[in-house]
Amino acid sequence: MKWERRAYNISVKMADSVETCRCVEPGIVSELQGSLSGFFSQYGFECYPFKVSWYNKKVDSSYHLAYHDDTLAFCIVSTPQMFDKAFKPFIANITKIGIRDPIDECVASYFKQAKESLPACDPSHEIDTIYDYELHPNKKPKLLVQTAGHVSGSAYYYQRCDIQEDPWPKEKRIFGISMHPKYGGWFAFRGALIFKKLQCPTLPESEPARILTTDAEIIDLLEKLNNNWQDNAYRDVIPPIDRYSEEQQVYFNTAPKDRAKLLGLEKDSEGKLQLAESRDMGQ
Ligand code: B12
Repeated sequence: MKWERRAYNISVKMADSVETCRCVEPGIVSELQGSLSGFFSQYGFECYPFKVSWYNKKVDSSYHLAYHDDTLAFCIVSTPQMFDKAFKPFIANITKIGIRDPIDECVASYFKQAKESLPACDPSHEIDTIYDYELHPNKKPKLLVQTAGHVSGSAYYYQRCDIQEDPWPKEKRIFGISMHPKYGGWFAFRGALIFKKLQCPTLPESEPARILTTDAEIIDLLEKLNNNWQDNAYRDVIPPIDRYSEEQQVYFNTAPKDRAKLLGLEKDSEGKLQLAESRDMGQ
């Protein structure tokens, strides 16, 4: 990458300091996306760029990300292939993993490798990671991944406010759901990588594919999600090109506390997962 010619330094005033950031053209963001995708796609993940301001404009100020408006971030999603391409090899190759859920440990490991895989050509690769499950001390999620997914163009976030006339009582809470154009509801958001020293003021905003257009279609989706998400019917409202395998569904349908056993792992005295004596990875 010819960073020298297509990037310049700027000083950014933060809450209590002045930081030097690099300003880049959209072409550099595409190259960065290419590098990240080159790594992530082998393992069943996808990545989509967005600017912090796009996200902050949508959410309530209590959810704002505390970065400059033009800061570059990538929303990371896992596709149905992640289970075979990333999770199973990860579990097969470890002897001890941390105290988080095995999927979360796996995602953290691939995020770390993705960061390390980037060309070490620019000091602005100072990257903050926010995972989908991370909460602030006040218990609010650190990142509303569905909104991040929408503004990055990865998956349209269908919400009650998308419907002109809805059939539900005003006071009823109706959860929204994001649908991927290729995988319908058979995917998950894993978090975001935030390049805190990199800005792209002119990055063009990409719209997510809005496949459901009528009130009736969106009502059907939200009814399926809110009334019976366990049967997974909501995931198929947009016909997917791939779904979670039988094995993957069994894994995710197992209560988190019983999943380690399914993988042949057990907890040691510090609460860390390790290989059980009788481990059988042929499942
Ligand atoms: C807390 C939580 C729950 C809670 C509450 C659900 C909820 N949606 O609030 C409970 C435990 C019930 C739950 C259950 C489930 N969850 Co849940 N959950 C979350 C979690 C951690 C946070 C959601 C949250 O608190 N939102 C706060 C509210 C206020 O956000 P909001 O309603 O989106 O409001 C914002 C937007 O409207 C935005 N906004 C305003 N105007 C506009 C306009 C536009 C255009 C846009 C884009 C945004 C926007 O501003 C608002 C905030 O100010 C997310 C992960 C995450 N970090 O986001 C997963 C998540 C939503 N859950 C998920 C799933 C899959 C489930 C389950 C199906 C269980 C499962 N298999 O894991 C069930 C479904 C339950 C149901 N009936 O819907 C997925 C959904 C994936 C998808 N395709 O959308 C997520 C994203 C996790 C993930 N890693 O992928 N969940």
